[in-house]
Amino acid sequence: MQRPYKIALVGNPNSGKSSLFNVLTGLHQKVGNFPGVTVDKKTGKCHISETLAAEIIDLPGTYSLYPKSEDEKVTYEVLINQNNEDQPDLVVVIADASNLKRNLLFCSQIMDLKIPVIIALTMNDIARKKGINIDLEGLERRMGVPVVAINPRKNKGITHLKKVIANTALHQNSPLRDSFISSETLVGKWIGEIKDIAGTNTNYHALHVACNYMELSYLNAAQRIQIGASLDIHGFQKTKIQGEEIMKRYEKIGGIMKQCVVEESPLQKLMRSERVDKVLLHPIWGNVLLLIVLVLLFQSIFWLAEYPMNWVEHLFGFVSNGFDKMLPDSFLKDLFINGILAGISGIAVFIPQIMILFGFITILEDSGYMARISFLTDRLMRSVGLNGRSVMPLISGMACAVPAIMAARTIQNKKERLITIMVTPLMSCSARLPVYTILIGLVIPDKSFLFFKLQGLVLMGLYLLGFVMALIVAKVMSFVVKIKEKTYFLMELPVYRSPRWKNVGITMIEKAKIFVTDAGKIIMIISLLLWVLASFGPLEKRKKVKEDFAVAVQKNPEQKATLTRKMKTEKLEHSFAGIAGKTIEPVIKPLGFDWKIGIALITSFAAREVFVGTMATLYSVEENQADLTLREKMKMAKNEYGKPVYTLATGLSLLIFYVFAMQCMSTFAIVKRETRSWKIPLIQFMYMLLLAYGSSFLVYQIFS
Ligand SMILES: Nc1nc2c(ncn2[C@@H]2O[C@H](COP(=O)(O)OP(=O)(O)OP(=O)(O)O)[C@@H](O)[C@H]2O)c(=O)[nH]1
Ligand SMILES: [Mg+2]
Repeated sequence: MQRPYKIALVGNPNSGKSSLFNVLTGLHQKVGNFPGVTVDKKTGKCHISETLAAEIIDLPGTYSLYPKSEDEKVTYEVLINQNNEDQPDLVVVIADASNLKRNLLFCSQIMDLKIPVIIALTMNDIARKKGINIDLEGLERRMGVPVVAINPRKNKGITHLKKVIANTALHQNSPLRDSFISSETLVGKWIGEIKDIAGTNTNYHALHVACNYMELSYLNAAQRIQIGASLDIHGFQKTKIQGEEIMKRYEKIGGIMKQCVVEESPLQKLMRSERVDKVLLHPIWGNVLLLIVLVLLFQSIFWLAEYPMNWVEHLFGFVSNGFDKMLPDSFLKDLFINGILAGISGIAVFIPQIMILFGFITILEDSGYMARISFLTDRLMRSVGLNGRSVMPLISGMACAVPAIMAARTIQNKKERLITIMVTPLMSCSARLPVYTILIGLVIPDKSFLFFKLQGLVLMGLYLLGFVMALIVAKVMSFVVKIKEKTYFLMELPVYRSPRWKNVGITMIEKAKIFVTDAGKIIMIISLLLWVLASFGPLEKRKKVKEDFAVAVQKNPEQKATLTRKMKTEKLEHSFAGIAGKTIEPVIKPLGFDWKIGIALITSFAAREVFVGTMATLYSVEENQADLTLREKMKMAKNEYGKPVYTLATGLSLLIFYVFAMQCMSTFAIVKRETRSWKIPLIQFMYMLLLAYGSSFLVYQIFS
């Protein structure tokens, strides 16, 4: 098969690469208004013209061809590694017109790799507002590559861009243009030696080999030794040369800018964003507003979701009641209603809340406020040994720890990145939300306090608790982790933009879908398995329960209903699942948990949201009252002394356990992948488990 024509989208962070990618491919790659949204490469297909079908590659944003963080390395690898399967035939540099100088620097480096380049200028609307006028034709002539103005947010200029791409592809083999700056004059003629040893196309590529030869995977050991020797002979100094290169480039770009870019009133009028930031980044008002935003978020999770949640709950109650009446009693009916349907309804109820949470986070990201949150919290973060960049993973950890841990790639400092990864799962993710909601509904009264719902406040308290603990653990770890590296926080604040509501809507729907399918799959499998384990067990014991029941009913026929329930509970106790729960009961008793909660703890080490499915399955195996909701069943649950199981102490203790414990296989897997070690995720798992156990113990002892 012929290799497809590959087009890579590269450029500075937050310049609109993923937006363009989405327009070209029709996919929904994540777009957000802060630097560092994309941290991994993603490919899609696009029909550029009638004859040209291309593969488009979206890449993480990069400031220069000297990568400093893990996400920048992904882009570097694609551009520099000659054996990389995604080596592009054409690079489209997406350059922010309102910030042209720095964008052109990176562009000029790629041009010197002699890969065909097209410059796509975005943010022209913002540049215009700032009073910046760019002479496109002049820029094109002086840079020596095509320049196209586009606005991927509004779908403008895309047809023209496609035409230019098609045209460039046609003339792929035309003679190479001159270098932007000459590597030979920069380094010396000897760079040709490196070019020959490594077999690179250009001297500039050879310079990169000289800088990074120990890390480039496509060089073999012999080549490395030769390169090392050659560099020694010529006294090659990496940082000095890099500094000189950047200066030379800026010198030339400065000249080009002078000729092609006119800035009205360089004394600059205050942009709207800057005026807004006077308030939003104010040392006092900024923090007050941040707090208000957070309170609003948690309150709305309860307020807005209440009605839709009730509808879903009743719908499922109605459906399973209907099936209960319709189907003849049998083993299969039991499996269907108490296994499958109970499992699905257990999670479907939480769709409204998940959607609200993700909608809110997307609005924060899209508007540009998220970047301000990192700015506002930088001081706090630094005081515990992290930096402002760590906030982004922590906040996206509220949605899910898996992408959040990947987002830590943007942190340059190794130690800070490691600690951020270590503490991110302490942030309460959306999978905990179902557990929190159910338990809060059970043990916290539905009252208002001042203007706020008490339940919403407790929910916020749990999120806050996770966050505070993340800070404490980070501080402790900053003493333990022995990596020394200088650290600084540099983050561009993007201009505010109104969120694109379509994007918000799509994200909400997509996330709900993912939640239902991904979580749904695990929950279904585990619920089914659990249903089997809860319905079967060692025969003798269960036979005895039945016999005892028959005798008791004969003695007191009027108490048949109570006796039936007792018999079912005893049967559950003697099922395989019951035996497992009973086995760990001594360990969890000091936390206020009974054997049924024990079963839920075991199953939810696969994923936390399984808790709800487990409870649904256990209580329906026992109760078999299809029209009751899970919450009602749990509320009615009694222990052996006839007291309610879910008291305030048990509820709080269980909540705390779920705040701290790392019950998620996907998180474990992603930490292993990102840190390339087993040790780190294992340490993480253990410290979180100990933290959970200790805190639950304390809470239960205090409240009971
Ligand atoms: N005003 C304006 N906004 C734009 C334009 N192009 C993109 N945006 C917005 O810019 C923001 C960043 O867009 P992304 O596509 O995520 O940028 P990216 O280059 O992929 O960013 P990283 O993945 O972080 O490197 C989003 O809020 C877009 O809606 C444009 O031409 N004009
Ligand atoms: Mg992106």
